[in-house]
Amino acid sequence: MESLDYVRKVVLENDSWRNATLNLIASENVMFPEVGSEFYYNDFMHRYAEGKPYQRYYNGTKYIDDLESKCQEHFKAHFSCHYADVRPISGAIANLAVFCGLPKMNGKIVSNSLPSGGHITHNKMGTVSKVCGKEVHNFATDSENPFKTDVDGSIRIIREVNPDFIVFGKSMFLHPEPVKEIRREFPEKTILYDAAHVFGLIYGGEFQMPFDEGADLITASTHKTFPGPQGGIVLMKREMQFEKSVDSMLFPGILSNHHLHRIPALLATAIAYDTKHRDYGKKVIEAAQKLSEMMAGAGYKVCGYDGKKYTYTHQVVLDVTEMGGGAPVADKLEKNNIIVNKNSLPWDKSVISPSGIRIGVQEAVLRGMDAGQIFEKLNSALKS
Ligand code: DSN
Repeated sequence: MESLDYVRKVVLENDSWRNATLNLIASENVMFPEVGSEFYYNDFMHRYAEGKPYQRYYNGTKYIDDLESKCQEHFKAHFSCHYADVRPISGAIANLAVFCGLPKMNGKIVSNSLPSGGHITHNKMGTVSKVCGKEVHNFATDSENPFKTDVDGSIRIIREVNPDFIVFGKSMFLHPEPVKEIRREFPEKTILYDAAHVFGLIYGGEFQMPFDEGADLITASTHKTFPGPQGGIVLMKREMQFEKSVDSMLFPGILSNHHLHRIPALLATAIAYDTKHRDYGKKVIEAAQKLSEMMAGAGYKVCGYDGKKYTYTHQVVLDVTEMGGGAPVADKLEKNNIIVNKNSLPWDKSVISPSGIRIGVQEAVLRGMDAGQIFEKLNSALKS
């Protein structure tokens, strides 16, 4: 039987190890220092508040009612949109509610494929198909730069498939999505933009603005480039006929407890971003772009170059085939206290032996590092 001391020791060891490592996982972050423990570890973590603020199925919710409603209003005002729900406990849960809540017509959707960087929830083996029963079709990719979407090819696919809705957004995310171009061609289609990876860049006004370009809904996680507590969010641009079905899919459809202690930390992160950290998104993108150039200059195979840049986000993707492949390179980096993930590249035949690694600079930047410092550490570990 394990003791409390054992649990304590593991937690402390992990804390001290992860604090000493350079974390370059693109889907993670730590919270702004002034938000962390003060706004996250609180009594709300022991409570329930089913339902909407001021219309709960529990008593004892007067403080969370106020906070949650202000948090929703904050995001609505920030994105000039009609609807914000901060109850999803992850981006995947936000996607599930939207995928199952949107109108059902012919039961098909179009999204990014896994090899081109699409997320698992948008694909055949994930929620959109397994739980919501949609037949998944994928956008066409650019033949010269398969990290990018081929707009004309995708227009043809959308015309042929006539999907219930279109899903933008990726996990391996280097370039803006062609939201404008697809909206121009399909004025009536419902467009969902999954901003999980780039939510902090969009929040900071440094990446494409999906609502301005024609998206109807945004889903996101609140803990990647947006350095908040782990959780999700759903935003809708304007009043829509499917609002009620998405809303009731969230609760009572999926959620009971929505992990209340996230909410003050989420609002505090947004306030800290708006006040002390306005340039965070800009710094993140600049660091990723500089790092990609330094890596290419040092002879590494950096993916995604479009004639101008390798990346427009927080991510840098390397093809490490000649160094043994993604898994051994990621393991070697971990031995050198640098954490990245192995990643399939669009041309890989199997996900079992991916030939790439995916790097995200958002946490390193938040902790005060610049591109040069990240490059020095990565380069020396890769050369070791
Ligand atoms: N699939 C995870 C990633 O991009 O790392 C996030 O859900």
